[in-house]
Amino acid sequence: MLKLEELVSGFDPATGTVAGAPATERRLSDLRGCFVDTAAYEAALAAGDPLLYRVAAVEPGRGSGDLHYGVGMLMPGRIGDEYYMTKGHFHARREAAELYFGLSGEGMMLLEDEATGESRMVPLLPNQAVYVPGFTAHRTMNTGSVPLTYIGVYPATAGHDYGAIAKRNFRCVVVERHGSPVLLERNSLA
Ligand code: S6P
Ligand code: ZN
Repeated sequence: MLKLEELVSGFDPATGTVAGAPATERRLSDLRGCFVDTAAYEAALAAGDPLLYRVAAVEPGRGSGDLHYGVGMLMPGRIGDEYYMTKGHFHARREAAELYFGLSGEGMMLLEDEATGESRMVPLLPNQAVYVPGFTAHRTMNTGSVPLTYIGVYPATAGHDYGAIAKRNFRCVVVERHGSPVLLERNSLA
């Protein structure tokens, strides 16, 4: 049996931290190449290198049936018309699905099917769950004005593949138009 502290973890969604769990921080400089408006990106970077998000990973076991989860805190803000976002990834084991639960704030998830490129923008809100199927790249955006906090639960064996997205980015972007998030083809903005 796991120890009590492995069975029960106290998380602080306000900061995206979990007692005893390693947290990863991503700053604006870590998201080079993610945003469409490169001039706005360079200008924002020149003014500082703000924290965009923090995610704490809780990994109690590594067996094939085990689960891991991440507690995420994504700051509000925009680069040009694009909302602050996570890097986004596929799971290394492509068939691994994930369940996201919104805790606070307002966000969207961008989902992209690997085989067809079909893209969806789905809301990530408190008291709602978002099912991310396998074979689907996923990225989170904060579309509100306060920090977005959420939990993502995934198989321990899922792994993370950032390479494919770093190379070609998502096919679509989520941008603010007249105060609301809309999904557009990246090519339509070029
Ligand atoms: C892990 C899960 C989340 C993300 C987090 C940060 O499978 O999807 O915990 O790690 O939202 O995003 P990213 O793309 O930088 O890992
Ligand atoms: Zn994931």
